[in-house]
Amino acid sequence: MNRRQILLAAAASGSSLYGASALAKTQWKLGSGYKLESFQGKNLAGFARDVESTAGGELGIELHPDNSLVPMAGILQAVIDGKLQAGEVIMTTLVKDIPAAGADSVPFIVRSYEDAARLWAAQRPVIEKRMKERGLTVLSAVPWPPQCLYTIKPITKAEDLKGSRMRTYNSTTMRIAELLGAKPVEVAMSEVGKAAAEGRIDTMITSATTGVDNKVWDAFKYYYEVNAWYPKNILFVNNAALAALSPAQRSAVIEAGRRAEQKGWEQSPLVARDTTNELRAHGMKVEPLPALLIPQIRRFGETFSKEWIRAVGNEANEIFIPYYTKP
Ligand code: PCA
Repeated sequence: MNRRQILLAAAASGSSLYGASALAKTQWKLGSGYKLESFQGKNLAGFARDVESTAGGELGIELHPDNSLVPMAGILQAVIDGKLQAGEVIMTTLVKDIPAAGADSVPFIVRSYEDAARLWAAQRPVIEKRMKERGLTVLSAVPWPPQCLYTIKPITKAEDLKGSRMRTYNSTTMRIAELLGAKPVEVAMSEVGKAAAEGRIDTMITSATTGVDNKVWDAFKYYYEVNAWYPKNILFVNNAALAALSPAQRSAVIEAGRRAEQKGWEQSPLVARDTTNELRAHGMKVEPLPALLIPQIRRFGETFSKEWIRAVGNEANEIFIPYYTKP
C-alpha cells in the first residue's frame, strides 16, 4: 500500500474519526460543540473523512468534538485567531457577534424542511458577508430535526408551562422560556439525560434525536410535535488557513463542505422520523400540538418575531422579506 492507499483505507474504515492520518502533511484542527455520535457529529465526521480522501492525503482534519478543545461559546473566536482552523457550532451561538445568525431560532415561522431551506437561502448571504468580515468562510449549514416540546405531565394550553423548569440551550431558548413564564435552566446537550434523571428540568424544547441520545423517556412522558424551529449547525473555516492550501486541497475542503450540507439536509428528516418512532417505542406519548395551544403559539411567534426584527434591524428585513416573498 502506498501512502494514499493507506489514507483511503483509513478513511473508508472510519478509523481516522478522531484524527486524521498522521501521514497527512497539513493538519487542521476542527472544534465542535457536539458529540460525534450525535446526528450533527456523524455528518461532521463524514466531512472530515471526505476531505482526507479527496485531498489526496495531504490534508488531515483532526476532530475535537463535544467542546473538548474549545467550549462552543469560544469556537468562533478560536477560528478567527487561527487556534482552530475550522469550527462547527449551532448558529445561535454566534448571535452576540452576528445577530442575523438568530433567524433560524425565531420560533413558529419555519414549519417544515422546505421552509427551513428557504430561510437558509435568504439568511446565507448575510451570514457569509459577516463571516467574511471576520476572515472566515462558511462551508455548510445543516438543520437539526425540528424542535418539539417534552413534558413530564400532559398539557393543553400555554399556561400549563408556567412555572415549569424549562431546559434551555442558548439565549433564544431562554427568551422563549421567559415568554412562556417558565424558569430557564441552562443545560448543555450532553448533560440533558442527567438533568432529566435528577429531576432538575420538567419541560424542554429540542429535537427527537437529542431526546433519544439522552434516553430521556424515564423522565419525560409526553412529546408534542410543535416543530417550533429548525436550528442549524454551521461549519466554517479560517481564510488564512484556506489560502495556505494548494488549489486542489482548497477545492477538496469546499466541495466536501457542499456535500456535507447536502447529505445533512437529506438525513435530517429521516433522523427526525426514526427518532420520533424511537421515543414512541420507549413509551412516550407522541402527540400533535393541543388545539388550544395553536392560537397562543401563533401569537407568541408574532411577539418573538417583532422583538427580533426590532433588535436586529435592517438585516432582519434582508432575511425575512425574501423569505416571505420568494416561493
Ligand atoms: N439539539 C441540540 C440543539 C438543537 C437540538 O436539536 C440541543 O438540544 O442542545
